Amino acid sequence: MNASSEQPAATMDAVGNAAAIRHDWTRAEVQHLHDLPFADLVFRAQGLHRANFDPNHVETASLLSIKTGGCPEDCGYCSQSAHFDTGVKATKLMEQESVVETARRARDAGATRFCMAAAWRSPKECDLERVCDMVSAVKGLGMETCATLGMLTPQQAARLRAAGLDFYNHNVDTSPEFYGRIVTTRTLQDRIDTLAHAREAGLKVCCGGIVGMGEQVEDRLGMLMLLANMPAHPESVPINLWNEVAGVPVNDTAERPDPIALVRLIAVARLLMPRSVVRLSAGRQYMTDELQALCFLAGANSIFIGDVLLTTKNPQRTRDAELLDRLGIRSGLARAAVATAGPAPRREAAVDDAA
Ligand code: SAM
Ligand code: DTB
Ligand code: SF4
Repeated sequence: MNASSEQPAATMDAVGNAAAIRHDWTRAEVQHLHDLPFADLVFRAQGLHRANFDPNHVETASLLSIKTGGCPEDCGYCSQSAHFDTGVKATKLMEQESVVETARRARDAGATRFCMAAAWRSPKECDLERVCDMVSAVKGLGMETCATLGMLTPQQAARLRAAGLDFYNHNVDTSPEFYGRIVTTRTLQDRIDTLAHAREAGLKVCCGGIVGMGEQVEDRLGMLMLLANMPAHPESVPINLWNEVAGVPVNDTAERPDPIALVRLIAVARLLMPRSVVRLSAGRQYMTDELQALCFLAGANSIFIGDVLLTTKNPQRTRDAELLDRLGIRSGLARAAVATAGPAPRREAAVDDAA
């Protein structure tokens, strides 16, 4: 029943039902969960959430694009691909000093994890060396470290781990069936290989995808099944709502999911991967406070904070702080608000969307 070599683990939900950590979900089972009456679905997800996490805590991560634009990949949603005219200027790899200074400010503004992202197909050796130094320095600030640099060899993954990297982010993006409509320059198997290299090097995995690109509900569930049936569940599962970018092909197909459908998706992610941290990632600026509250109730327990993600906007820090406060949710944001009275640092998005 368990595809991995690990022993099947069980966890109890709020009403004492044992829920195994499974890697053999079938389409019919996943569809059945998704189609439960809304109250039943959210009750089950919240029960399992409480069995595994503090329901009144949300993790706060911060992102920095350490090398922007000019990417040789053709991901049809991305502002940074050199294949599309999006107005994003290509930059060189940032200097370590600026990266560390940005991480320090993010930490002081309430982020506990710092994710360094580069628009590469895969890192060159000389660049990897520099990123390893950045990772060690950010780790030295007392933050959890994450990087997303494209495809990695086993050796590159091991070097990053040795430098102090905690998490590697590499998304499957969508279902196996829809994948080919979005990306042609690297295969889903390429991504799965990189995830395996990260795991083998002892890195924790951050892996999720995007909704709202024109995929069907079945594709969204197929994506969650793909993640849940991996040999080990990703420790972090980012669920991104496509952040609008002018000039990319996804513009022609994009359709934002109905809010209730999004809550259902989060609940299914929680049920399939009970111990994974589920992050409401890009696209929160399109969500009302009430929708975000429902997503937290359904099992989401991480967000990106800061005015900018990589090239697009994120909700403002004050809005996030107020929302979490209204919900009685503890986070690094609340701690930072107590520690500092000054304004949070501001950065500008390279892409101005229609929000
Ligand atoms: N270049 C690296 C890679 O693709 O592995 C790392 C950076 S890439 C921006 C990380 C992930 O962000 C993508 O795999 C995708 O899931 C997500 N992403 C990129 N652009 C997005 C957008 N406009 N809206 C929502 N998510 C997006
Ligand atoms: C992830 O799943 N979402 C983040 C992180 N991993 C690297 C990236 C979101 C990018 C949103 C588009 C942009 O700002 O360019
Ligand atoms: Fe490049 Fe990553 Fe954007 Fe794809 S998602 S085009 S790999 S930066």
